[in-house]
Amino acid sequence: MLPYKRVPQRAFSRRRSAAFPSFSRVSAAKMPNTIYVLNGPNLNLLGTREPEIYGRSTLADVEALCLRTAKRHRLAVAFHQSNHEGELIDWIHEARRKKAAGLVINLAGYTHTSVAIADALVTLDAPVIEVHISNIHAREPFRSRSYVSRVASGVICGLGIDGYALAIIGLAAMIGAKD
Ligand code: DHK
Repeated sequence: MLPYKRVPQRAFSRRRSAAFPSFSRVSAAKMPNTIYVLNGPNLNLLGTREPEIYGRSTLADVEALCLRTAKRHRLAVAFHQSNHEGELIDWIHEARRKKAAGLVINLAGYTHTSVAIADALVTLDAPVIEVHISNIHAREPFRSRSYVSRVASGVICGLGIDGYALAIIGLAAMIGAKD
């Protein structure tokens, strides 16, 4: 088992605790064996959108892959996709409230722009793995900047949709899930 080490949160967490002192009083149902898999804008078009970059697999294929992989580690999956920043933030808050075991996130275009989603990710006590289907570092320069990477425990890119399965395997190892 890999030791799970939370990445240092630097200024993010200091600001967070000052701004939201009452967050720890929120009571929530436990969901310790569930991994959230969140997908950002345009990923609903997987399979038909720029297949030369993102491949021919659909989002339903990604979901099936995640469910199969998680099941092998006796983990459940909450799988979501949205084209809206606020909805993605709400699911991150839900993952926090329900004490999710971990979170896999492909924020798509919001990777490169969203401070608000990065702020939400910092509120999680569980490990976060960032996934990209394409190799964002071999594309346009603006794709190399990720607001997610600095708050993620790990980053996988350029391995197609297999990156999601690898992220779940990595999370399972971090949290000591059975296989
Ligand atoms: C998906 C997107 O939609 C892009 O905006 C990102 C990412 C890359 C991917 O490779 O999965 O830049």
